[in-house]
Amino acid sequence: MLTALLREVPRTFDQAITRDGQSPDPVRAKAQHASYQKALEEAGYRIELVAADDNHPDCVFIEDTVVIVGEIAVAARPGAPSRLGEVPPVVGHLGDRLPVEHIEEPATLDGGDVMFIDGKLYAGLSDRTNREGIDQLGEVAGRQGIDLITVPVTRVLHLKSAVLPVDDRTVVVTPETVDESLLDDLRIIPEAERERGLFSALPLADGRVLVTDAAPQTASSVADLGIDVRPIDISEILAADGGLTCMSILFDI
Ligand code: CIR
Repeated sequence: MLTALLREVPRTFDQAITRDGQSPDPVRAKAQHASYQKALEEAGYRIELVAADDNHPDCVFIEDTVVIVGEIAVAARPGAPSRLGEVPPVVGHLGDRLPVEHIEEPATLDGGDVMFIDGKLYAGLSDRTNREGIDQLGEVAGRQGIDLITVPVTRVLHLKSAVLPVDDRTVVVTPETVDESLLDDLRIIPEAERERGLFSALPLADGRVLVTDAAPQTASSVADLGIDVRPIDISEILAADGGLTCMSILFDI
């Protein structure tokens, strides 16, 4: 069954880690999270929720804690030490349905650095994900016959801050953040310069693509490809350096 696992917004969300000192508003974030949940429900996902933890201001970014690779749930090891405690409750929620493997110290891996598209896994080498993390992820993928491609990431938090799939062979890329030749034969749409960092996307099972309403020019380049985009306001999530992929783990079991 198509499922979206989400984690509620904590009351302490104003203390989430930010790269530029913004202070996201927890009340508005909760409302935006509710709209996001509704959009997923409308697209046919059954919603499961993990309760918020006020001791972990970033816990709504559930994508960073567990990555499903083929048939295996990989418990990540977030590169921000304050986020390590977010992992066990999410593993606890999934662990009775999938075999779980753990990324082990000194490896770090944030789920926001992992992108699956066109049959391949791409892993961002970033401030949060190190080579050991990518090696351990690659081992789990390789055992299941899935190739992994390492993509060094600069100027942004995660690979999926800068490279966003909008269909099964097209990505929107923030210019000068990754070596685009590593993206093989994916079709690349550049994020509009004046919308830098504001575009995010999440392809849904009903064929539509959720996009941020903060990047209309980039969204219109995506729509020009014949893709059905559905804009949504997640300003407070963007203020905390998050995007549309980071608030859910989608699976079908
Ligand atoms: C952090 O810095 O860890 C959070 N404030 C944002 C994490 C966003 N995660 C994601 O896009 N996968």
